[in-house]
Amino acid sequence: MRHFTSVTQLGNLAEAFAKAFEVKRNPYADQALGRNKTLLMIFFNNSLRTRLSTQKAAMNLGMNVIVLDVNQGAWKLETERGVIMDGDKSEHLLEAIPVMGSYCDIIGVRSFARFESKEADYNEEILNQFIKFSGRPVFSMEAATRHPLQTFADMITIEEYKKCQKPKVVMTWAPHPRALPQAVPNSFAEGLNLTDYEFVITHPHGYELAPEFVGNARVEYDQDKALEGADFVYAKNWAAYNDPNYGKVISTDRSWTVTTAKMALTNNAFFMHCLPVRRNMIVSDDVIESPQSIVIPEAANRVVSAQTVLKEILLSL
Ligand code: AN0
Ligand code: CP
Repeated sequence: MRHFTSVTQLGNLAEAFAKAFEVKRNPYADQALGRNKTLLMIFFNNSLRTRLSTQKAAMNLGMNVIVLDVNQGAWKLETERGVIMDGDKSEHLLEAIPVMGSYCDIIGVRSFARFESKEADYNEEILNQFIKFSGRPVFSMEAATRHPLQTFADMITIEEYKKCQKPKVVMTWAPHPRALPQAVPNSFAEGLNLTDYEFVITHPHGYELAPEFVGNARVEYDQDKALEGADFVYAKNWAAYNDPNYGKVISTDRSWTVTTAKMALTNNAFFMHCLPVRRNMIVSDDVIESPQSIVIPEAANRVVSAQTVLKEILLSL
């Protein structure tokens, strides 16, 4: 594996899970692999889990880690070519990227959708410039359209908790006051489409995701109906994808909040969320605190997904 930007690059899924469970069982087995190798993590957006879990994964592999928060302490970066740089941006990404590449062996990038242009977001303009100009393997720590390390951790978690071969997994939209990217739901749908689980997506009208991510999922507009018999409930908010509402909040309908009454419709489902989560918008206190909530082990598996992917990249250097 050179670059990692989508769960579709994991290859054979059973083998990827086996590698992940081996990493989880024996996290320090590959301490020598990362010796004298440097990971550079670049954040254009905030992070708690990705920052800490990816750093821990790299440390488990014996790597050195450098973290840069672009918006705190670095020069303001211009990202468009052809701009006369007479404003507040002191440096262009086209110089910054190869310079950053010269200081490390592997680069992780977090760069969310900006919601200024659907085309720019869905062409992954920032992530792809890192791939093109850094000269290094690049992996996504959530880019504009996908969050593959999250999805891989989610899938590992479902593998661990599922009680039948083909569980019913329901991804439900839930309300949120601010516009959030589609990266997490896109990526989760992309991952679930690689499995033979029953996969249902439920959301209000107007919140349809891009068809290439929905794939073979069943889309059900009635949340209660979707939740019937679910083994896993995966809650997430996202902003509208379809024009003319791209990047907009078109509903904050709190009847979509995942409550105990909603969970009662399921097959005693496990509750999942990638975090950070807004309580009593996305999910009620009692659901997220219930024994069926697996958000903490899900977050803990972020070390496992990151370490499994970093190991593959190190092996390919
Ligand atoms: C981000 C999102 O929804 O994509 C990150 C989630 C991992 N969430 C927020 O910005 C609150
Ligand atoms: N789930 C996740 O990626 O969290 P952070 O935004 O805190 O990294």
